[in-house]
Amino acid sequence: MKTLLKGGQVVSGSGTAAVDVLLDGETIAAVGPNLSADGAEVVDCAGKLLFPGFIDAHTHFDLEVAGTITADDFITGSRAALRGGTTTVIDFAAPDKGESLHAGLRRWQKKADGRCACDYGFHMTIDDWNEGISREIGEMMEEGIPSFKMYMTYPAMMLGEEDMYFALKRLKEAGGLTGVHCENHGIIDALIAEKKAVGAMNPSSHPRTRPNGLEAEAVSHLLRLAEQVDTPVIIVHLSTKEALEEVRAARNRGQTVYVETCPQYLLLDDSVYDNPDFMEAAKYVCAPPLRTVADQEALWLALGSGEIQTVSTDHCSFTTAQKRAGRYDFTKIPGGLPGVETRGVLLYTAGVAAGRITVSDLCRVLSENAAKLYGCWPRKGVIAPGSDADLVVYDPAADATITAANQIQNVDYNPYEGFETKGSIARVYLRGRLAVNHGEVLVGNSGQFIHRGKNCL
Ligand code: DUC
Ligand code: ZN
Repeated sequence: MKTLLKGGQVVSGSGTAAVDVLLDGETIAAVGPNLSADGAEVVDCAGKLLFPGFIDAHTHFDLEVAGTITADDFITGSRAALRGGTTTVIDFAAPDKGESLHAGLRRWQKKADGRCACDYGFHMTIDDWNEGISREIGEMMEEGIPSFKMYMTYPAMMLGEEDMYFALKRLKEAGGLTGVHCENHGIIDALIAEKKAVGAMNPSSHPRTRPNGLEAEAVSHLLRLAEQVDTPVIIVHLSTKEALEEVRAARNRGQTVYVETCPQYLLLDDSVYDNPDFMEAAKYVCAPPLRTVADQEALWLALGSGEIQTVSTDHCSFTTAQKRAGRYDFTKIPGGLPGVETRGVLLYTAGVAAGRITVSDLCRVLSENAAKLYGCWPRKGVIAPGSDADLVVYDPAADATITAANQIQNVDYNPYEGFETKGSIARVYLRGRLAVNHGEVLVGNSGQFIHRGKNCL
């Protein structure tokens, strides 16, 4: 089957070009001016922007958190992703402590295989360290899982100093890329104990027990560790201007540090936690918490300057009924926000249309850089001959409004309710097939596991 996308602006990380794109089967056959092809379906893309399919490298589908399971599994989450222009998700496989990486991987394969509408891969969580896991790192790389995650908080998943040091050394040797959740666990616990002691248990205590400085401290701590090991790392969901300063300091020392942030840290702020209506505040509980407007501005500047490489969602959705578990104790509110369906339109609107970043910046942070970092470039992340025919046709003139009522992610609220978007996603192609047409998802669970290689950013 051939499709010829005519008359659009093709966006890459280095510019835009008024060229046509020919899709043939699952791949892109040609990109150039005035293309024609016998028998191809011709789609008029005049006035539209053509992006490589977006990659969301930070989702949590079908994950157990705080005694409950995320509202979105791979079926609902991946459909929502596609609808939002995301043609590949990379989710976090999470073995239990004491379990082998292979056992964790098998569980995640069972959750995802044959149940995913878009293409997918896994990062592997390292929440324990022993000889067996050290051996398995190489095996994971061979399985097409070259990226790993470590936590500096959450007792069920965090690693101690020594284990983290040896894990980073082993990951460096294997050529894996390590993402780290940076928060200072000990002091967060101390601040929570202080809030408990005075009975301050509503959601307004959530951001106050996870202040900016503690993210910066953890980032600094990790980066000194990475310096000792002499290995690159990626800071996931970086949320504060102070943590950004620590990244700059490490880069000035000569270290390679990559940074991911998320739409919620760019568009939402911590004033929501002071809403006296419990649910209106609880909806926004996530870790790290939402920050200040000054933090948002620092993150936008860093996106524009290229200091932040990717924007993924940390999609970890819970319904309001699930959030209610923390009615009398904010620490029991399951943490996480839905976002996989709205990342593209939010970033286009608040970034490109607002003049903060260019369309090429957008292409890099939503697609190209993730493809390079996570080892699926140039199969993904670029509109070029030979690449998978994953494309987003964006209509900058089709303004819309985000509401829970018209979303398909499996959750009964939207953190951006009422947000007016500049433009919207007209079409999404997944490996050559029209997967979404004006919001209607047309494919079933046709996503494929993507075997990835090493970071080439
Ligand atoms: N933060 C969240 O809010 N939810 C899931 C995991 C995480 O790091
Ligand atoms: Zn996460």
